[in-house]
Order: sequence, then structure tokens, then C-alpha cells
Amino acid sequence: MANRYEMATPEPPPSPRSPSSDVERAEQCDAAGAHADAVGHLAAGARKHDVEAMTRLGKRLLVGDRSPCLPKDGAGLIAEASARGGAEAAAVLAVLYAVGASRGHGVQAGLQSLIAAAERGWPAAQAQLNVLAAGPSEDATGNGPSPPSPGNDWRALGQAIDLAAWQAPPAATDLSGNPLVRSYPKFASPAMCRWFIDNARGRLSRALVYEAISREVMAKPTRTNTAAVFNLVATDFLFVLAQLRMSACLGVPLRQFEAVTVLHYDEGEEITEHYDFVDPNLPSYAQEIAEQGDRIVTFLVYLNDDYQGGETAFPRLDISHKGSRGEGIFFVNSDHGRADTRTLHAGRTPVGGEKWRVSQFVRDRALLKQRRRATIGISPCRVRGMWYALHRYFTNPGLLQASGVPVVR
Ligand SMILES: O=C(O)CCC(=O)C(=O)O
Repeated sequence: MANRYEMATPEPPPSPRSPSSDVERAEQCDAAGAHADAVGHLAAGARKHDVEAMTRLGKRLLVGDRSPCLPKDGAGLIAEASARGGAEAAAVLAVLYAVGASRGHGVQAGLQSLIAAAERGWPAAQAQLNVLAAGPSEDATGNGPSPPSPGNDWRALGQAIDLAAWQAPPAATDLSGNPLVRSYPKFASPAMCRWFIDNARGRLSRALVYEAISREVMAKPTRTNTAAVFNLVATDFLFVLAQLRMSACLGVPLRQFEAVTVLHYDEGEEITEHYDFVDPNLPSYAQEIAEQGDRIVTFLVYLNDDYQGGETAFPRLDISHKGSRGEGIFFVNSDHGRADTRTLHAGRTPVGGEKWRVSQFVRDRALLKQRRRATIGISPCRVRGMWYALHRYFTNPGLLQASGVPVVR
């Protein structure tokens, strides 16, 4: 068992079985850029009940990764691969359950699936259980509760996790009453912060900006940091639990959440003053509001604090906030359809270290909508009531409008 104040050390994965010829052929096709053929080989493997092929294809279909985007088929494959003993599939299913993708299953079912993944030897599931077992209030001084079970008894460890505590809003203090800027000094445990950083580090790419006048997404000198966006397949149970904790703080359902994003700033990188709301007065945004709603809230979680500077600055509110590790804040961007220009804000550059944040945008309506079932007939879909439009929930690119775009009101 890992020291509880260090990142959990997972067990080595079970000795890998050599991939089936279908999976191998799929890999060769992908390497040659023939992704449709790769999907065909995975589908052939899935028809033979090859768990690895089912899992790989299920993940691709869930988000349309070099494949058609058929979340319901993807979810069905994942559920079946998990039922057949797949370790990774059980970890993916934990996420699907936790986000409410399947009627009759929720976060508790998600935890059970994560435990199954850990028992089957999936390292990321084991590491998440260790983080969860330490509890949401584990603090930097080491006063948190002990993991409830010694050794690697993943079921005992998992069953003792207090999911209600993880989802309850922690104590809050307001930085501003109007517009509301609320701080939760103990939103995330240090272990959870480390988990976010470790998972984001290898996935960073330049953070982009949506330029509403030219209707282009581009890199701009106003936003020089990097970002990692976690779609439905990239995310994991712990990320979803953090979102559920935000959801409890806000009283807004998870269905209204965009993809969670981790922001990273090296020294010299920043995002200059901007708004997060979707401005109805800008050309292409009216359509976006009609389709996906406005961004009413931004929730930030400060993942580290070992640097100088790096504040979240609200110049019109006279707030310059250097959050401490594990702190969460949210601010209300738009109130009943009225964009609040007082929420103009910036992410200042860090000095003497790198800076990490979780950034979560929340909409005023559900991004998760039930659609008719679609199928490409690969697998019987055993998950009833799966939401078809799952991908919209987790694939929004988390763009910000360009700094300096005037808000006409
Ligand atoms: O990094 C920060 O402090 C601010 C991030 C930000 O401006 C945003 O996510 O909209």
C-alpha cells in the first residue's frame, strides 16, 4: 500500500495477453492511416467477443475517435466487455454510470465498477481508489483519515469510501456577493490535485481562442498557456466525482457541464482579460446559445500554489485571487440571460514555477439530451436507457472568446 500522502502506487498490470489478430490488424491499419479499416477489424474482433477489441472499439465509438460517433453502440460494447471481465472496460463503465449515462445506475454503481476494474488489475482504477479512500478532507498537514483497509483488498477499500462526503459541498466563503464569486478553501484533496496534474501533463496542447468576428478558432497572443480537455473517454471516475462536487456546490445538474479542462501555465504564459459567457450580441454566438445555451458559471480549482503571482484577477471587482492548493472558486458569468461584464477576468502569469488549474464551464441548459438509438449493429446493446448524445457533454473544446471583443449591451 502506498504511503497515503504520496500518489498511490498502483500494482503492476496483469501480465499482458498478446492481442488478437483482429486487434493487431486494426493497429496496422491505424498506423497506415486507414482508420475505417481499423474499425472494421475491431468490429470483427468484437463479433467474436474479443474483450480487447470490444473495449477499443467501444471507446472510439463513444467519442467518434477515428470512427463514426455512435455513443450508444460504444457504451453497449463497453458494458459487454466489462461483463466479460475486461478491466479497462470496467473503468470506462464506471465513468458512464457516474455521469448518469444509464438509467438506474449512478455514482454508486460507478464505484462498484471501478472496484471491479481495480480487482481485475487496472492500475488507474487502483490509484483512484487510493485517492478516494484518503477522503476529500485530507489536507497538506496530513490530518486526513487513514485509508480504511491495509493491503490491496480493493473491494474492502472501495466499499469503505464515503461517496456522500465526496459529493457534499465543503465550507464556503464569498469573495464577492454581486456578482457572486464564492470560494471553497478545501474543495479538493492534495492527492486529487496531484491526480489531475499527472493526468493532464502528457495531454497538453496550446489553448485556443474563438474569434467571434472572423468565426475562427486560433492561437492568439492573448492566451498563451496550454490546456488538456478530458472527453468522455479521457476522463475518469475521479474527474467526474470532482464535477459532482461542483454540481452540489452550484445546485446545477451535471448534465449542464462542459468537458472538464486542466489549464497549465509556464512562466510567461497567461490569459489576458476576457469573459467566459457566450455573448448573444456577437455574430455566431447567437446560434450557439440557441443550440447549447449560455455559460452561466465558471468553476476553477487551484491544483498547486508553489509559485509567485499567477492570480485570477477580476479588475472590475478589485479582486486578485491567488488560490491555495485544493481551493475551488466559482463565479456567475451571466444572470438570467444578462451577461455580467463585471466578471471580466484574467489568468496572470506565474513567476518562479508552473501553475495548474481545473477550469469547468457550466451551461444554462442540459448538454446531455436523449436521442433516438442509433446502431451500426456491432453488438447487442445491453445497456438500456443509455443517452445517445453523451459525446456533446464531454467534447466541447472549452474555448474562450478572444480578449478585447467588445460586448455590445
Ligand atoms: O488561470 C486562471 O487563473 C484563470 C482561468 C480563466 O480565466 C478561465 O478559465 O476562464
